[in-house]
Amino acid sequence: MRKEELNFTTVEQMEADTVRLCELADEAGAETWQKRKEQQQPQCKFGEQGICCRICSMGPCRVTPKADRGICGADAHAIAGRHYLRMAAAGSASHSDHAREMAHALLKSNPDSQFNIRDEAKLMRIAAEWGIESEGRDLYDVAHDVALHGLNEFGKPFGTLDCLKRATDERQKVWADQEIEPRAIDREVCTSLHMTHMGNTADAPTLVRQSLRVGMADGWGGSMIGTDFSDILFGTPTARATEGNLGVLENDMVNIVVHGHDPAFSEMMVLASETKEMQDYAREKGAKGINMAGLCCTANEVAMRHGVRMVGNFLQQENAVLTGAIEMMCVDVQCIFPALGPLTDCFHTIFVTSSPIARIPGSKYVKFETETAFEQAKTLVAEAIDNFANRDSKKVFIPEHKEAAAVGYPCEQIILELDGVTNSHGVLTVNGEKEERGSYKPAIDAIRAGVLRGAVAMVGCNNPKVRPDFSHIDIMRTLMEHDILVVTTGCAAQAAAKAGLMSKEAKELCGDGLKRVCTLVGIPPILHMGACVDISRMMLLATGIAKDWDVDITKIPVVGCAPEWMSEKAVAIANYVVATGLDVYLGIQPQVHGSEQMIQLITEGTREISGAGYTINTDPDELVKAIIEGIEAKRKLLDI
Ligand code: NFS
Ligand code: SF4
Repeated sequence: MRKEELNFTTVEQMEADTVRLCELADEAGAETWQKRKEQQQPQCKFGEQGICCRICSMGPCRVTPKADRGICGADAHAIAGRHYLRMAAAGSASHSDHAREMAHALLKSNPDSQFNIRDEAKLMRIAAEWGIESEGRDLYDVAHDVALHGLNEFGKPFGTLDCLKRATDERQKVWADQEIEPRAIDREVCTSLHMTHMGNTADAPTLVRQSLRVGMADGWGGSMIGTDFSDILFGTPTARATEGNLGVLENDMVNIVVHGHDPAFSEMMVLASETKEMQDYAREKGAKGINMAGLCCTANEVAMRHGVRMVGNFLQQENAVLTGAIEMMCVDVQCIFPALGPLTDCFHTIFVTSSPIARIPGSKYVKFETETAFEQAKTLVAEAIDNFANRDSKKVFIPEHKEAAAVGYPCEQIILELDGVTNSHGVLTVNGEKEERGSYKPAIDAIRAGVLRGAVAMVGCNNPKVRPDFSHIDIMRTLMEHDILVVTTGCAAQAAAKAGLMSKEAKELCGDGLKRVCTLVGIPPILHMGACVDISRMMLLATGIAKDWDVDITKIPVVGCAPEWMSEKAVAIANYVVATGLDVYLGIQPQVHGSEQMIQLITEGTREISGAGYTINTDPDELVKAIIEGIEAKRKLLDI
């Protein structure tokens, strides 16, 4: 296929669908984020700049031209710095608490339930890494010990996190020297809250240093454990085909959407919907079958493990309901709009919350328990099927747009794909020498030869401060043209899927080098690595490249980019990516720019600690230009 023949969905087409859905919202008497955003204007400047403090009840205190300190004497730098650290701590807490749920599920795993061991090799690898005896022992005894060891990482009174040992020696030394090695996960979160309590740390550099540390407790702690345990329980993802965008909803099927982050609940929903019993029941009720679809990071989890199609990302959650075609929306935790309560009231959609962590008015609450999960899921699926009869066809509008996507590229899959390829004299050839197998060397050789210029980890959310998905897609397309490979997670991944960039045909949009790599290796130019907790996979990918290349991680031409980020989790992530030694390019201003010192610290100051920092630019064209320049500068330093 030639480039001109590709007919991928454009952002403008996606926006036209949104406009139509918003009109339907008006007709249905429903409210959307677009309306609420309008009502919020103008947004508070003090909050935006991070210089309003309400940490104690002497406040709120705001920094103004006539008052440069709060009542206690905290200045703009202390106030903005404390907020920033609190955001990082909340983000780290969220990912890590999700991981804790996974650990508890692993602790309850047994061969006769749906929570059994699906990746024994990974379990054994981690058992060996953590010094847990497995020889001659029952698989589930080992699994339970691994779960307990993981749980201990949250609260151990002494030492630092075990996963740090996966990093390069150079990184481990930097972290130790700079005193940013995270101790127990919960301790870093707790210490961050303590440090930011009234009357504690007022020194911005110290607050930024702790932000790196609490971020590390996420990336090299909670998220890493969460990802590993999910793989053990539900299988390490493998490459598979799926589709993305609202067009994956079906007119003649029971549409059930799973939304959130914790894969335990959504896995059970998917497995329940696949049973013959439920399929038969759906047909009995006049539907052609059950169509499971995912939203946000839950979508990534079930797409990578089951090929479940992705209905959209963060700012599309209301659009999905507005199609009028969803029988049930089941959510677990994080990134769920409370607006879904009143919104689903305007339609026949049943809105189900499942976690005590995310109770939302207007939802039906079904407390999800590991022991009864599968039965609970079956009951919910049956209820969704019963609700099919209540769909009002006059209210249904399913936009037609959807695109094919190849998903499921964790590190293991990337290595597998590379195993068939090696590089001789700067040219990628198929079926390489034996010693190249099981490493990133073919990719490194391609980077050294300049066939690939480098790689970018594209991550993060949507944010109404910019055109939803535009920055993601615009930046990814430019990177592809410049022979820069993209790995992606979270809502950035769904943006790529919706725009067709995750399809294998998208290689036609790439520069010659990247196109050749995609053709030879048989991969799309945008590699889907999973949900946001799976950015821990990206840290291991970058570590693997640095190890196989034998250069410091700060030197490899690999960077991170979050052009539309919004959540506190993103702040935790950005901090651990920087702590890991990778530069991060942000398309949304962190809420600290009321303090020049804070801006200096996060863009430049951290470079003295970890060798990396932020570049912030809200213009996507300028941001991608900076990324390419950053990658080329790293290449120059390596003399390649
Ligand atoms: Ni990440 Fe996933 Fe999306 Fe942002 Fe929310 S779904 S954990 S936080 S909005 S990428
Ligand atoms: Fe005001 Fe200080 Fe209290 Fe913050 S901690 S609200 S600046 S008095």
